[in-house]
Amino acid sequence: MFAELDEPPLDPILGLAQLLAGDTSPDKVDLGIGIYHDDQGRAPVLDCVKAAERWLLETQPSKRYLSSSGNADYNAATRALLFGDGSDGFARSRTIQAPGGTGALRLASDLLRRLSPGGRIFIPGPTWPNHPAIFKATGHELVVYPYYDIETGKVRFDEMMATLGAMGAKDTLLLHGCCHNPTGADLDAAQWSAIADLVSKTGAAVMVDLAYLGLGDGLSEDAAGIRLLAERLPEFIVATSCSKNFALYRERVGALTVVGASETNAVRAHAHALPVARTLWSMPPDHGAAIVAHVLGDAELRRGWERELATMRDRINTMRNRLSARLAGHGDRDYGFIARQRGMFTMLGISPEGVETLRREHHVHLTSSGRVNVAGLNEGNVDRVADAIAAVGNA
Ligand code: PLP
Ligand code: TYF
Repeated sequence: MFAELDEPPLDPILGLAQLLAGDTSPDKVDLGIGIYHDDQGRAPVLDCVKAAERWLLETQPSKRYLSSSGNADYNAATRALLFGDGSDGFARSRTIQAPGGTGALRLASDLLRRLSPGGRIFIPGPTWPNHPAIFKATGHELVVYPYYDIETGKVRFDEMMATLGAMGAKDTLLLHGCCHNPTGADLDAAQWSAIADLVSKTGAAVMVDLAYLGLGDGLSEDAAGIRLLAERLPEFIVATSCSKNFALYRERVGALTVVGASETNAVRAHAHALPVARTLWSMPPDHGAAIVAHVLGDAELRRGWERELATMRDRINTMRNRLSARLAGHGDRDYGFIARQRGMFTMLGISPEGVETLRREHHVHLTSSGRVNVAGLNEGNVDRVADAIAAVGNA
């Protein structure tokens, strides 16, 4: 069974770790995988997380099984973050804890396959490479809708809407809630509204992937899209992740939230998702979600988290401005889009060969798609990186 196997392809993002490890230059810069680094180039555990871990170590009475739904406090806190405590969206939603945003997406994909067999999933071009992989693994047919114009750095909204006009009632539209990966180009309020109108007409389902809440403009600002959907649509689903906004990457903290036309409908949808989760992982890992529940439930730790999150967000946006301004001094291309976009990523429009040159000659590591993790930039490397990008881009 194993003897005839070929070497499988590397993951386009995770595979970069080997190239990075093989680069012996002391000046190497990691702008590949989406991990936030501070100004010293470190990816530390947040202070609020450390405090909650100490609390958990001292007070956890048991490690007996919880349930397939996970930590109830974490689930309620997730809904409150998404829609606001006591809001209508909060009342008519229910959450299942999942192993990371990836687990939440896989659960959603399995659930959609059961509830809407034969439906297609419309995904943005480009999107996070794991999206098509997850949805294909569950047997979905995919349609890529135009999303990003690499020349202008803007959303190709008219073309997007034209393609989405072909959605039927069994189809599902995947949207990024904020901080689009890999482009950094997000939808504005008018565009979210036009999409809500369109899906109301077509009857298609909506699935929002919200993996970067709080890392764009702020916690409630980044939830504006899903809050608009909650006002306008009877139902939709949201996959969330605490990998980035709590820096809990390896702890695998995520959730799937279902919004129904009524609380009863949400409870019913949640009940149908539970047996699906049982076939996937039975119960989600506890540690990370227990930490998040404690941080969000403790007024002082929560304030601390919001401060640490704001520090990450502000540093990313400062680096966007710095990179954009430094590149403006080189050549004809308008790099203003880098400063206008949000989240960790931007696409430079560099060819795979250019990316290779950046890596070999400048020790700057990006994905071969030309995606830059802006959160890997800092005061010590941003000018050098900008100059290297300009040299390669203008070659
Ligand atoms: N969705 C998007 C767009 C992402 O970039 C990521 C990656 O971090 C995820 C979902 C899932 O992340 P995780 O499974 O690590 O929580
Ligand atoms: O896009 C990124 O870099 C992050 C991390 O299979 C990631 O979302 C990348 C690839 C992958 C899992 C996580």
